[in-house]
This record gives sequence, C-alpha cells and structure tokens, in this order.
Amino acid sequence: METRLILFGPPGVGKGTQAKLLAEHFGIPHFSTGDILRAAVAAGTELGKKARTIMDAGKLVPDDIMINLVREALASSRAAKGFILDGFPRTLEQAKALSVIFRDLKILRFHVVNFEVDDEEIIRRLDNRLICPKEGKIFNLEFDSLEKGGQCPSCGVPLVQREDDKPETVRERLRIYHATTKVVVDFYKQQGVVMTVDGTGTVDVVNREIRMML
Ligand code: G5P
Ligand code: MG
Repeated sequence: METRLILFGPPGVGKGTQAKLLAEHFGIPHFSTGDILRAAVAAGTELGKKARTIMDAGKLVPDDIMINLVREALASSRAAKGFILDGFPRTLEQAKALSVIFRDLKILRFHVVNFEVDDEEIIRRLDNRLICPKEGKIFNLEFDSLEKGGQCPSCGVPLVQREDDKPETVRERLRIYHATTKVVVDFYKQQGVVMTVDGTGTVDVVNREIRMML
C-alpha cells in the first residue's frame, strides 16, 4: 500500500531528519518545500530571488507560490507510489489547497505526523544545527561529534549554518508557527488523520515511534 505522509510541526522539531530516514525506509521521495526554496535561492532563479529575503527574515513565502510548487511535485511520476511532504501545508489556505490537489490526484489515504517539542529545546537545536550545502544532510553539534567550521563526514564539504537559524530569526519563525501554522493541525484532527509524536527523544527513538504508529 502507498505511504503518504505529511510531517508537521514547528521549525527544528526534526521533520527533515525523520523525512530522510522514512523516505529511505519506505523507498519513496521526500519533498521538503524549504529544501526546494533553498535550492532555488542557491541557483539564483526568479523563485529564489523572490524567496530569499522572505526566508532570511523567517517569514512565509506567499501561498500561491507554495501551492503551485507542491502541486507540481505531487503530480510528478516520482510521487505515484507515495511521498513524504515536509514543511507544507503551513497555513489553512495551503491545507485547503492540498485537499483539492489530493482530490484531483484521487488520493484518499494519508497521515499527518505531528511532532511536538517545546520552544526552548527548538532554539537550542537550531543553534547547534549544521547542514551540508551539497547533500542537504542535517547534523547537530550536540550529538554528531562535529565542530563549527567542520566538514561533512560523507562528502568533505564545509558544513554551514542556515541563514535563518540566527536566534532572532528562529524566534520570528516560532512566532509565525504559533500564530499561523499551528491551527492547521486542527484541520487534520477533524479528519481523523493525525498521529502525534513526542519529538524530544533521540533521532532513533523518534524514528521507531513513528514506524510503530504507522
Ligand atoms: P523549512 O526548511 O521547512 P522549518 O522551519 O519548517 O524550515 P526546519 O528548520 O527545517 O523546519 P526541521 O526540518 O523540523 O526544521 O528539523 P531538522 O533539520 O530535522 O532538525 C533540527 C535539528 O535538530 C538538527 O540539528 C537535527 O540534527 C536535530 N534533531 C532532529 N531530530 C532530532 C531528534 O529526534 N532528537 C534530537 N535531540 N535532535 C534532533 O522552511 C524554511 C523557510 O522556507 C519557507 C519559509 O520562509 C520558512 O521559514 N517555507 C515556506 N513558506 C511558506 N509556506 C511553506 N509551506 C513553506 N515551506 C518553506
Ligand atoms: Mg527541515
């Protein structure tokens, strides 16, 4: 049976980390709207130019742009046997548009994995996050035995901090999550498709918990 998951939760909760593990486990693609936008910024495309200042300020990119991106990704042949959506939907408008996309693609069955971690832990995690700019791998200075200025253990490229992981930008991203995004989970609770996961354990513990729930 096709696995279709929406990973939902505040910034830094572990969506990208778990999405990569689950995508590998189930052999399905991982669509991260943040990664798609960061790739556009790096490539200097029109979308990237539009998104860059918005992302660096920790604000949300307009709904119409995001909805079109996701429609295109989910309609692609790669998504035919299932997918993991990470970072979308983030507004009620996007959630309603996703229902239309699912209806058009005749998708009836999906789950929303709702990650919960408190804000203090999120600020600490994002302060310690490093990413590989080449492969998109995600690390943490607290448990990955790396140093700031260190290199990706798998490809050797210098690891970087995301521009939007500065503490003041993280606070703005959290503010927007609580003000605008969090309500989206109620939309899905009404549909009976939400599985809530305590995201405070280790990566392995959280991964096992999700796989057991599924
Ligand atoms: P993104 O890229 O979607 P966010 O803010 O939703 O960004 P982010 O920051 O990518 O989410 P994450 O993916 O939830 O966080 O977390 P992660 O990277 O896996 O893990 C964070 C850290 O915690 C890492 O150091 C990791 O090692 C560690 N960690 C992970 N799991 C665990 C665990 O289980 N235990 C422990 N102890 N540690 C763990 O969006 C970026 C921007 O793009 C735009 C917006 O501007 C947004 O701000 N954007 C959109 N705008 C509008 N609508 C949309 N749909 C948009 N999507 C993106
Ligand atoms: Mg992410």
